[in-house]
Amino acid sequence: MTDVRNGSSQQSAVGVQSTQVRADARTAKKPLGAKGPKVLLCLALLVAICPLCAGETGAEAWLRYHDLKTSSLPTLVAAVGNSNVVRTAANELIHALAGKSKAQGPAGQLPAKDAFVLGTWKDIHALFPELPAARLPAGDGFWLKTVRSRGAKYWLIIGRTDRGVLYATFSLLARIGQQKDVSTLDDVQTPSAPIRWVSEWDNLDGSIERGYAGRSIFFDNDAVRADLTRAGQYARLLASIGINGCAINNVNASPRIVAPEFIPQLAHVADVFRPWGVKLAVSVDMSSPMVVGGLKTFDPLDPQVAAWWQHTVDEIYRQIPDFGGFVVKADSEGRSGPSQYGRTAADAANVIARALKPHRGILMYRAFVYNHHLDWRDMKADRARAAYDYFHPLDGKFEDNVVIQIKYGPIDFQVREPASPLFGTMPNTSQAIELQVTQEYTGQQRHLVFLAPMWKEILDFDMHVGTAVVSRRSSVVGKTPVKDIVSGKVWHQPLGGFNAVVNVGLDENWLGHPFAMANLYGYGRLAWNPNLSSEQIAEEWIRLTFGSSPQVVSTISKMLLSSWHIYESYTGPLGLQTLTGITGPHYGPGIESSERNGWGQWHRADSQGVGMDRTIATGTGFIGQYAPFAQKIYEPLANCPDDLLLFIRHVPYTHVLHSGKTVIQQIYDSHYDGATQTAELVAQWKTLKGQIDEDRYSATLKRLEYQAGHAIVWRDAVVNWFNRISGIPDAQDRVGHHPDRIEAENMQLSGYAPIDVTPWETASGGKAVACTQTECSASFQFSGSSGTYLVAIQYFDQNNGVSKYQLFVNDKIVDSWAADDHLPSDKMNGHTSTRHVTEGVALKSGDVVRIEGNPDGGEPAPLDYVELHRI
Ligand code: GCW
Repeated sequence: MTDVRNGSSQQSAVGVQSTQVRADARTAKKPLGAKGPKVLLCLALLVAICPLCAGETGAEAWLRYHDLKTSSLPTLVAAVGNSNVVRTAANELIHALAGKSKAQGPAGQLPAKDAFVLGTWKDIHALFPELPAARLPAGDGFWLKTVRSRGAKYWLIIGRTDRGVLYATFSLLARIGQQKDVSTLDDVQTPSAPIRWVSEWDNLDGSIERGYAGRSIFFDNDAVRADLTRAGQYARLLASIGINGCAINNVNASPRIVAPEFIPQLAHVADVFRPWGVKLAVSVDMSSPMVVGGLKTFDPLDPQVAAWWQHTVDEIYRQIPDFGGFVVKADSEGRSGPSQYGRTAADAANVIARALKPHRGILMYRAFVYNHHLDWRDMKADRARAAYDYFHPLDGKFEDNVVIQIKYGPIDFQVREPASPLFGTMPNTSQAIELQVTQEYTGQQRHLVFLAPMWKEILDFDMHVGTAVVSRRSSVVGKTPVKDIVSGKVWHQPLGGFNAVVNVGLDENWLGHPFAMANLYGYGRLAWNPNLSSEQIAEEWIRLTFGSSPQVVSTISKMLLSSWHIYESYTGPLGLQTLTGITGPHYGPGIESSERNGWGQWHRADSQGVGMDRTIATGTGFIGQYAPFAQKIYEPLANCPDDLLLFIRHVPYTHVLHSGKTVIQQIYDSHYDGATQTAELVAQWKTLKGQIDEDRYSATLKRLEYQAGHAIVWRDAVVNWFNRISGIPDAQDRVGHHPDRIEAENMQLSGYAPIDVTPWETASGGKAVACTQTECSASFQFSGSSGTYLVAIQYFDQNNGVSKYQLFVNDKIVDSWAADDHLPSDKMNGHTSTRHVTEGVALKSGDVVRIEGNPDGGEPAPLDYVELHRI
């Protein structure tokens, strides 16, 4: 048989190969599987390995298949059985290893030559009866096994289900992609939990709630897109990390999603998911029986309502037989829900779950239920209590195809929260953890934040319910980390697992920031195996995404693994939560926005102290929702970890932390350190120039440079705010002192007028200047020592115009730029404050530095300050 790698052309290689396959079939002494399952033979042709590719969009994510070392691998791919998913797996292998392929089958038996052989256990076992059944993987698990048989070597790719075959294939390819030896394999893997889903918060009009990478890949113009190519590509990415379900629409669901005219459209999405083993799911609104069904009620206990759900679900399954199920957000943030009829979440969940049950569908009911009109003045009111207060009493009352989907922390995807206490208190209910890949509160994919380390802390947190709770099925002893609770292991639940909000968009690289895909990758890997370390996940992702050069791996690992702490340190240390504009886009600083309103994300900072008292002794009692042992970690001040202190206690600013610093000094230091470390991320990335393709190198650099500027905005806003409210100076005298800074309002202004910025802490000195004419200028005379300077110009880039700016030194133009970023506000504030840096500007004393601004639309070419740094 010709080795196609040496074939002179594709044409001749194919010809030789097909002849040889027939010859093999005739001459094999004892054909394998002659009476066995159908075997599909495929031919793999290798293509030239991609060099350091000139430019990459990131669209391929971790499935680039560059630099694969394949010389010792077989060139034949044999898919056993009739499954489409197995065929997808075979094609993926061919695509990865060869680039081009030609199907040769179906043939009657296995080739008598080295080959990859893919199939489910049933089919493979028929061909290789010597394989021990004891190794059979569970659930969607797989077995990768090399065997020698009748003079040939086979790389067996076995799943218990056809999905398992696909996961095995991707796992094998990931190993090859990471340049690991795959010449001998014997690896059984079983996913941690049956539910490994993602959710997309896409609206039917094509917009995405909390999406930061373009419009929906599923919907446009109140319909499913005609072209679902991207949706299919997304399913491939999901399958490659073991994800088996995707809920494609916003949990703030349009009832129309289950309208009769919409279901056939959903079927199109299911069609492109199916080859990848990804089940389609949708989010539904509780009021659908009224809004879509025309009933007078959506009371879950009304028989007509139950009949409507049954009829609707039956219709969905008639058109989409492998439909996954529903996600429900009810009685939350203004959504309709069972409370309108005095019914419980169990009543609501069960009426839908019963309709799904005959079809084996799952109902994910979100525990994100809280009152967003809490009384701020009530010191006992606490949003963090809500999930437990609503759901704990309902334990054991749900149908067994209901899964309670619990956000990792008790508030809302903040940069740091303790694990939700609800995880430890529903022994008779299946649970799933809800994570957020889309970085709503963690920099919206403009800031680099690798979230796997944060998720690991939650998943590894021991709820200490081992001996405290006895379920109706069994008692539990030993460790009870969140990961074992949600996987159903602790209380032997039939279901359970993971759901993450991802919100990919039409941007070519799916999530905007080239590094953001590390979070999707990390999510999938942790849902598959929550015992993996963040370090391992980071390394896998880097090798597959950027290559295996040691410098690339070590530099990017360092960047990824430090990034969460860095972000936390300048946006919400000590358990303050993300100090962002709560009532706005959840992006830049907005420290007071969380206070004096009903949303309950309070930090309660006043002139004396800061933090929410959630203790049992004096606070809201939230800590009492944990098991006694976990209470002991948090309740005594002497034990309470520094990084959650202000989530749990209200303390004076002078309170001394375990670290030995006062709270206020830690707030200051943490923000200065965070901004410095963010600048270091830029420097670290720059060491990789020439080792990463130019497109992804410069796209990443641009985001990191922006982040470094925005970290300064965050730093200054938070330290100034706490300095003003506490009245306590920074021991290092940094706060409010900017010797290199010239405020725009203090410059010589022509056409520009000073303006108060709201909130005040988001502009230097609380003020900026806005241009009231078609062209304005702000200038100052340089009085420092002569030299070359870096000129940083801080301005506001609103999303309601593209102002233009020019920088002059003594009437000579030095630089120009447009405020054309898409930051999430049409006002001057912490969301829009950004900087333009001009390097290498020669200045001598007496020079006049001038900035000219041309407003556009509603954006008045605003300026905050200029900073000069001698290089
Ligand atoms: O984090 C908040 C978001 C809302 C979201 C809600 C939820 C879809 O700000 O945009 O609504 O959580 O999780 O339901």
